[in-house]
Amino acid sequence: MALKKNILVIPGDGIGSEVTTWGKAVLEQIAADYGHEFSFDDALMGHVAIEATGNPLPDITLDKARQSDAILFGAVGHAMYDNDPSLKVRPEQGLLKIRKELGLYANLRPILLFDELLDASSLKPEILKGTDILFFRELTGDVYFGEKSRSDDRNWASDLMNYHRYEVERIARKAFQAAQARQKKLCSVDKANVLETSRLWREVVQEIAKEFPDVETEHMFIDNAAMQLVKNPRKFDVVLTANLFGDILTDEASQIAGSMGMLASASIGEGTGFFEPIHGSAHDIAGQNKANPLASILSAALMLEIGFGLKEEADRVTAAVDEALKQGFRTGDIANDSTPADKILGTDAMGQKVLEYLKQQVNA
Ligand code: GGG
Repeated sequence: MALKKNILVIPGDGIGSEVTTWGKAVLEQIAADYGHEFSFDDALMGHVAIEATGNPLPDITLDKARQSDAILFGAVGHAMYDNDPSLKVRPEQGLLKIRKELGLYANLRPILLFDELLDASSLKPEILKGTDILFFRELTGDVYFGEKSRSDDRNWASDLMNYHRYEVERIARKAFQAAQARQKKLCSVDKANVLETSRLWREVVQEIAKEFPDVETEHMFIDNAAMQLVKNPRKFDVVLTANLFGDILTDEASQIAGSMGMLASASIGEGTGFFEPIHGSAHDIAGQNKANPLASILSAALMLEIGFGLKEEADRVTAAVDEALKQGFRTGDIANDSTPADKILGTDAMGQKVLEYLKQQVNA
């Protein structure tokens, strides 16, 4: 059935606009091929929004976000803020606020390993082969949103880590449901030997687990999980964890997929679904046509599947990415010493390749 959807594109900062161009292009191609009507609008967030309005998340962006059916986001951040911690208005505040305002409490991060990229990782191929993990990172609680304070003499600082039972319950249910549809294994990651918030987390996950007796549940401390992830990543199916632990673990897990430039994510919950690469704004390569557009393209695939229920269309996008990799094409981040120079592509050429393979599927 043909669908009519309004999609808001928020490119954000740095390489954001370079990569969302290609996420949007594949959505347009899919719409043309399947007769869907996707209309696009755009809005500012992050450093670019601070420059234009003084606010990292202008009201107009939030209004448009609420009114759209899905959001394709790039990245936020700028080196000037990283080097000056005293700045009070920061690009990342826009991202945290939009997640909170839209009630996007569950961040799904699939660690999808393309066979062609087994040698792009710093880990051994025999350790990696067959890895398929789906992370559920809690997104609107934890130390990210707890009260922040600093003493008058600036020598003491505090970020409050807190969770309410209901915040754990709702993401745990989503993660267990996903595990039921996969390998029926869920690993909940916490630090319950030290943190009270983690003891609540574990208690609630144990309760919710009783609703899903067909899912094998394991609890693991974050330090052990960080180690197991590189030692034996195949042991994981669904990983459920809190905001801070999830942020760090999924960056680590990106090395399984070869590069952060390969990993997409979907943030879901109460409001409009939000689809973005896990990578940041990468200012060091912005404007140079060097960024890997595949994470944005795969974010568009997640929008099709999770946001709109269009699994066939999503699989076609993933297959087109796979084909580009099978043909040997690489952006700099996933190339290695044996990649022929003529196969190393810039952002636009890689985006074009994926588009070309998408079109070929229709004509095949
Ligand atoms: N596309 C991801 C992105 O822009 N990351 C930058 C960032 O500040 N992330 C913080 C977070 O994801 O919590």
